Amino acid sequence: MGAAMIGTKVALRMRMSANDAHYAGDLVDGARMLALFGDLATELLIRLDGDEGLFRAYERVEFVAPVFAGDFIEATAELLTIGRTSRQIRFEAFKVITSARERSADTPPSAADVLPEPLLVARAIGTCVVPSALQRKPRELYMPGLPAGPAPSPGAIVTPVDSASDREDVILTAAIVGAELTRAETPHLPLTPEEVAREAARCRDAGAAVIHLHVRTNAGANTQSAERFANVIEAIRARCDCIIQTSTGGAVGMSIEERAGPLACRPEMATLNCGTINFGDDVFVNTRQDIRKMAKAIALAGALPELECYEVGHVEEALSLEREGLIAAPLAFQFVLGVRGAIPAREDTLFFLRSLVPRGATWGVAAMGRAQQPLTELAMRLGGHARVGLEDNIYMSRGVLAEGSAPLVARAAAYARALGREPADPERARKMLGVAPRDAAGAR
Ligand code: KMH
Ligand code: ZN
Repeated sequence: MGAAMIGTKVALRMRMSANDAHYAGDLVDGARMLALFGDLATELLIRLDGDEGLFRAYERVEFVAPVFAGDFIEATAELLTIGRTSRQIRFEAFKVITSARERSADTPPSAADVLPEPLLVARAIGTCVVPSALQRKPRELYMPGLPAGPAPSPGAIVTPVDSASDREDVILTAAIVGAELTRAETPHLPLTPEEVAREAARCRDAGAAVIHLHVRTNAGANTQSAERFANVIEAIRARCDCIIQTSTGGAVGMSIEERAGPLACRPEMATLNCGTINFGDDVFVNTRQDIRKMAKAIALAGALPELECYEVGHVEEALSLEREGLIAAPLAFQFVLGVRGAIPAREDTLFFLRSLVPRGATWGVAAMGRAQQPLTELAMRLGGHARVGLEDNIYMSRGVLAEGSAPLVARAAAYARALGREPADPERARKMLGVAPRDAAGAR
């Protein structure tokens, strides 16, 4: 639950007084900025843990511009990461008002100016610690009125979302089956067409617009058989109207021809894996020739390709497919973060990947394991979309299995709403993605 607070910002504004001026010329010493940062860190820790915590270390401190008595300083702290007991925080202090008394001999000593732009005066990254025994749970105890879901804390500023996509609906994808998961790991993995369809419908009710679909035999073996996909798709269609996105990734070791099997069902969407990666201890092979073959097969099936990018270079590969005319704008990117052997699920990697997305494209995050909640929530704060579900993560919280993918979708939907973004229904998602609507029978 705490991870939902990553990206939370708190702020304070303070006038520097004559008491703060330590050096000649009314200069305020840098330690004063650090005292502000300390207070901000304390507020963040109280909001997160219900405890003031301890400041352990600064990794970086920079004093960028001088501060004088009479200046108004606005300082912010943003929660970057949460460890078991450690919390990493980014601090910034800006001067927003400054004394004007030095301006000329006849300027009155009480004259002051609002700066046209806030001026950065200091910044730092610091780490605080709250010992496990002092972390108070549940948060409602010390954050009264906070909804049970991961809403931003009252009074806290949440990282601003991109203005272009501000308030745009969130497309939630549910990855409900996967290829790597077994019943031994979770009894909630659906296998039969009926089980998969029931789970798809639950996810739709919880806020999902897209079902990312792998299929299995009743015994749990992976298959890309068009017949099995057709059976499962028919069962899903009988229960809900989600966009069905068939996997063309299948399972590691399958040939590219085998992986293309579900395209015979003419799905509305299909994944297009944009490069080879180490996939845990296996290799998930997507040669440049394979990618092009699959892109053509997806186009022939009339499906919208979702561009699965597991590494930075995969984004460029997708863009070259567009240049070659194999896929067309608007592109739909999915950043798959945290596969062992590929790009890690971290705030900075997501920021970088997002910077590569061309204007007009959509993007989302599918993050593995424990990173699923914090990284999909960050994606939603940044204006992106999110994929959750058992394929990528089987836990609701440490040691607590999710009872299917629907609870994970419901949690993501609650978070989206708390940000002021509605989970798109399938029809809205079709419009946003540019997926051609299907008729009642599922044909297109
Ligand atoms: N099972 C992975 C090897 C996709 O669905 O397109 C590939 C995968 C990607 O799941
Ligand atoms: Zn998949």
